[in-house]
Amino acid sequence: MSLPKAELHLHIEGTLEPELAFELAARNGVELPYADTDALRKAYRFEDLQSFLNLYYELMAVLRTERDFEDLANAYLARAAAQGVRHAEIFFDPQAHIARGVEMGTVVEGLWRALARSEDAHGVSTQLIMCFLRDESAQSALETLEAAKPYLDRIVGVGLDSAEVGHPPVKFREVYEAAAALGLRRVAHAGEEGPPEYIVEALDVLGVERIDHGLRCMESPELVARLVRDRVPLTLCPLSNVRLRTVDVLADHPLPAMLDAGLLCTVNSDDPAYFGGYAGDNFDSVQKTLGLTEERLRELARNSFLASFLEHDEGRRER
Ligand code: ES4
Ligand code: ZN
Repeated sequence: MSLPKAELHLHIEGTLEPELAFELAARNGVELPYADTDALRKAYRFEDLQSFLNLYYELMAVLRTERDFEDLANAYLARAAAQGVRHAEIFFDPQAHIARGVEMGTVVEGLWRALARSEDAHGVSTQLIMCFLRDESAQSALETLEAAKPYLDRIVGVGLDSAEVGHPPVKFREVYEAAAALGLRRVAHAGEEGPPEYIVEALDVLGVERIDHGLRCMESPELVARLVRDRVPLTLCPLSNVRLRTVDVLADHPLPAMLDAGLLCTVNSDDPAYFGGYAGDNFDSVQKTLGLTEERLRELARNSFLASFLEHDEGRRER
């Protein structure tokens, strides 16, 4: 699917394909506990979010140098461009790297080497969103924001990801207040595995502009009405939901009902190397399996620019 679109929910570490993982492992002398790429791919059977996160964090061991992060981002941008992505707002998880002795500067500068030439090389404009790991402490998030201060000209906003249940948004009130004071945009994962109350809290306590996933809003008609009224964008990831068993099968995905309800939905890839497809593949899958009309698909593509952090004029030009 090459409909021009913006990708708003994409973890750069989740774009690490098995082939690149082995290449980087060899380059860095890191031993992976898998014989080859086939053996690794066979491990991509997930029960839930946590079982995926375990592998996601394990494979990051191969990312060590600026060049590794540059190669990772370049590979993603080339694939995204081939699927019609014109703008990408890219999450990264600095705490997962700092914990392994890889500094914030290595991560940001490495990614930046690829992002700085992305418009010329791939025709994709980019922005970086730094995520806090919600299963780490609030103090650790504050320290991460502090460590990012020399790089804030390269970071458009902050997000919240990793294991959701038991780690409500309110835990990160202080760091989101600090981020807002620094002029950073705010988003958060909420309502992926966690309850609708986490979505409400992300809006009311963290002041987020978009909800990442937000699927479980459908359990609360009152919340749906609020999200519709306030035009709060939801960054849905249909193939991710199937692989992480948030929905049983793609045919059961609530996307059509969400669009019918008037929610501002976007379709994104989350961790495409792990979940079976990039942005265009997600569009293709929902078109085929959910029978979305051409008009609905165009609405989704238009929403992706509307919900982006691009200046509005730019968004309009993209449409
Ligand atoms: C993630 Cl699918 C998903 N959910 C929460 N945190 C994440 N980090 C990377 N992928
Ligand atoms: Zn995500």
